[in-house]
Amino acid sequence: MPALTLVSIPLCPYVQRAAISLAEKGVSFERKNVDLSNRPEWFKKISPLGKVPVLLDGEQPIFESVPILEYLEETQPNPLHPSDPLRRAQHRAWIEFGSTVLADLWVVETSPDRDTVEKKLEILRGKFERIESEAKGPWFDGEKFSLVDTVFGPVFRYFDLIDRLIDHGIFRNTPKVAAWRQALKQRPSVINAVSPNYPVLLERFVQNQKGYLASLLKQAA
Ligand SMILES: N[C@@H](CCC(=O)N[C@@H](CS)C(=O)NCC(=O)O)C(=O)O
Repeated sequence: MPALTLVSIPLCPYVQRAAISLAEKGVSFERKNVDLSNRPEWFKKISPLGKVPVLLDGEQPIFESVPILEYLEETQPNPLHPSDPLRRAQHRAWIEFGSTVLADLWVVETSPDRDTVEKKLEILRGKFERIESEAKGPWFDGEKFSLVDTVFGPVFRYFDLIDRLIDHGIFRNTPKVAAWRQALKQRPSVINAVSPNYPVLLERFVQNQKGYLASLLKQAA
């Protein structure tokens, strides 16, 4: 039985980071889904913020995705962080940048207000233009897949849905980012971080938010 358990929900991009890292490291783990609308007592005990992911190493919990990634770096084989301290610190900063992108995407998925969504898409355009000058290809930092890639695999997945509904053109002037997105889409660890019915689940989630994106889904149906 694997010693590591990743407490999850099916759609969470922060859970996916950890799942991608574990797969890249070749470490077997168990995935245990939890119902966040009705958190069981055992989950409340191990998750002080009530959030997933939580990684259980045996019975010891670690909450928050970034400490989980760092713990896996320190305890498991096949490092994904660079060995150079300066570069490693820079990767940590880009991971934080990726988290702000996820926060912007959350607004895009859920806001009822068209104007708010369009403003967020403009902010996202600026962020991807900024990262265009950093991304080396095929992965963020060149030939070696890194933790920054584990963060952006789940980020780009949202655009598979958004692209169908809005002609945002965010990647039109960012060829390196566009190629990076395609490379991540084909990486087995990224593909397998979610179940095959992820697109259906995401669409259902967006519909349930009853936001602007949900109204576009309805029109497209
Ligand atoms: N900063 C956290 C964010 C995790 C997070 O927001 N998880 C969401 C699911 S994707 C969650 O559990 N939300 C429940 C809630 O906010 O009540 C991390 O990096 O792990």
